[in-house]
Amino acid sequence: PFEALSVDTLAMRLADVAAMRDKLGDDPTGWRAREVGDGNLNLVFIVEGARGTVIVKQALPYVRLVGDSWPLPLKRSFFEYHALTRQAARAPGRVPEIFHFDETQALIVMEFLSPHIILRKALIEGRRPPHMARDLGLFLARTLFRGSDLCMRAGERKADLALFADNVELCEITENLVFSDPYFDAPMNRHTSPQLDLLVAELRADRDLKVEAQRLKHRFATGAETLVHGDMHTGSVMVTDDDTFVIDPEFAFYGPMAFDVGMLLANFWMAYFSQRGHESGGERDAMRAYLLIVISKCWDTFHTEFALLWRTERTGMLYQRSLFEDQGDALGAEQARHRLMRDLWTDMLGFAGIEIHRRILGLAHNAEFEEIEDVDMRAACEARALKFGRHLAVNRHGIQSLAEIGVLAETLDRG
Ligand code: SR1
Ligand code: MG
Repeated sequence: PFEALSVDTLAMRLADVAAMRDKLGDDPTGWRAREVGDGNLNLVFIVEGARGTVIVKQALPYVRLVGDSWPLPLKRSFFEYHALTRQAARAPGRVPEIFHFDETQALIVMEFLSPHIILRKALIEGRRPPHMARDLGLFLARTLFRGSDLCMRAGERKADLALFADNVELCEITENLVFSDPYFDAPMNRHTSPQLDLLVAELRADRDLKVEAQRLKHRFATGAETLVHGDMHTGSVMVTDDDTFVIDPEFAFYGPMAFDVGMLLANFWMAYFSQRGHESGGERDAMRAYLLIVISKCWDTFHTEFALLWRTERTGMLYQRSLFEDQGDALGAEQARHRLMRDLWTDMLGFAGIEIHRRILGLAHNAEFEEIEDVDMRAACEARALKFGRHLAVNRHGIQSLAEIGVLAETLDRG
């Protein structure tokens, strides 16, 4: 039966796992474990041995952030494992290597990334990793395109759709926490109060916003286009100046292509709006400029790579070549791609707006806002982000470019 690991029991419990011995050395009494999980759900151990270091990640049968009053199935580890194997094939070199998976114990032994740090932490510290935006744009295009009917054989795609369809409880977390709870007085919500009370009341009375949030929830729940990461925020990315890894795909399921893209860009926009709370001279001006460039570069890279894959790897049952290129109608395929990218763009903006709201109004908040000590400053940063998020969600069909919303972000940020 399942039993949670501890720093004291880990070495003996995993002593017979060949991958552990292989990576750490043959003497488990010399293995040293530290628990470093700072996410909302799981245990994460760094285990060092004479030969090397690994990560052991174990799901708990409840939500760590809340406690055992909120049970959550262990099978999320199974979905994380299967998502990692697919992402590794579709975007090589961008996810940690898996050394061992134990379904009963809901644990994955994987590559220890060093000296990588969590991207959210890097951004709070004012670091500006130079390749991350491009790496993430490529990761998104490759995983989202290659997991879809644009590329996969229909039978294989449908088998994966069925496999991931059982990730019900984690989807339910997103359906409630992201798309609904922020827009009413849900029990687990919290926000910076009383400074934001008026704005929060306005948003919860905003009919257009609530309708858009529900339309986006409808897209999320029914738009089974591709295998999405499902929790693609800056806490799910690890970086150095030269390297980028995407971790933690336990929320993976077949959903809308734009969901991961929107969530990631939302977290960059939140990093942008949090900068006033982390001021230190001209450095933060450079950081703001960097973040707007990151957003553009990430989207542009995604867009360009997606177009390349469309032209070179479109072997699935959608937009078949036999209808277009094989008939000498390459322009028809391009027209179809433009239409698809237009839908993706408007979905992306909507998902981004809603993600911003839930990180300020819902249960799960972001450190870049939470760590602003001056509560009035924090509320001011959050208020700007909330207004920006509302604009994205409600006006997304009319928004033409990132430059246009970059100007809005700058205007709001200047107060
Ligand atoms: C109860 S889980 C809260 C959040 O943590 C995860 O990382 C997801 O973002 C989820 O919405
Ligand atoms: Mg996570």
